[in-house]
Amino acid sequence: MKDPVRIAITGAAGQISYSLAFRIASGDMLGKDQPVILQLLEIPPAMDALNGVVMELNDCAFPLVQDIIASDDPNVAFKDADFALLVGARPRGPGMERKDLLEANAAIFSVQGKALNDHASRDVRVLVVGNPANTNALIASCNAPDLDPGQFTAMMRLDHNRALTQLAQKVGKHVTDVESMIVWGNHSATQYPDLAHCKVDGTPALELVERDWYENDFIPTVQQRGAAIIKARGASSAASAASAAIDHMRDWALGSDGIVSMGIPADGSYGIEPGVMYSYPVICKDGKYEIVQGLEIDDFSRERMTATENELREERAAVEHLLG
Ligand code: NAX
Repeated sequence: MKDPVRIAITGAAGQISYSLAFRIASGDMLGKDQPVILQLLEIPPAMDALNGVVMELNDCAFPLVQDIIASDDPNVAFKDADFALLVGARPRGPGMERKDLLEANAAIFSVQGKALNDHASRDVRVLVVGNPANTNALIASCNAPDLDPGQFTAMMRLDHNRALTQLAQKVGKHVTDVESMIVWGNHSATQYPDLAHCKVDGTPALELVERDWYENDFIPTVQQRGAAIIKARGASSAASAASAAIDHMRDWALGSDGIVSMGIPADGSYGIEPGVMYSYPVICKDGKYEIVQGLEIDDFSRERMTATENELREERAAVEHLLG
């Protein structure tokens, strides 16, 4: 039996976590042979609800779960954490401007970054799901000076998975036939789902679909998918977001099957200068991710990659004073 790993989840009484915690507990993230200790964080008003979630987790009698810790203190929830999934965030309230939202979340993610810095495993892998995910990840990493910024990532995998399915359905193939999908930039409506390098069963995707469908249907559909789910379901994506978070962490820890999209610290690759958490095409291997280099970027792609970068720089500017 392997030693258990500690997995912290914030916003653990929320709707994403109601799927996420149970799937992690059943071994979907790290495998059916990896025991886990769940360390669940909530805010004080949600502790009763969190206790209910803990009761249900216990009632599942998951063989892999060694312990469950529920707390409203980040210093407790992140203690020795090997993985941290930062799902909890402040939602936009009535009358709240974008800047207010950024600031409210910056306050949360700076505290959590410090707690990770002081208490988590030195090898902790952090995934930020709570929106605005890329900028929240930036704030957390800036407040964790003893950890490598590359240990902080933002979730783009839901966008990536959405793009896979849109294309596969369009060409009448299965998602597993699609390779080298890329979503660049910010987890927002400016993200750029890029088919220029994508292949389906070995054929370039752009030879299989009309340019008009790509530009005027595929790209906006992927960009607006979150809003479409809210319209249809009356609530934002939850089980699909949890599934994407599991895909992201599993691939990071155990290796990816080809290219996946991850929000990571920009390092100058593809002309995106450091200072933002930008989604790049990466390959995960041996517990690490590496940006896929050398892809050709045409004018169409460049314009979209720059637009989403600019939005990230604006978000950064709004919280610059909180970057530690
Ligand atoms: P819910 O509102 O259902 O749950 C959020 C939970 O976080 C609540 O229980 C709340 O009490 C808790 N929370 C708030 N502040 C906290 C803090 N400081 N510490 C610990 N817990 C805290 O939201 P849910 O639907 O679960 O979504 C969570 C976040 O994911 C939202 O910010 C949402 O916008 C974001 N999403 C991000 C996605 C992505 O692809 N990156 C997609 C799905 C989702 O929209």
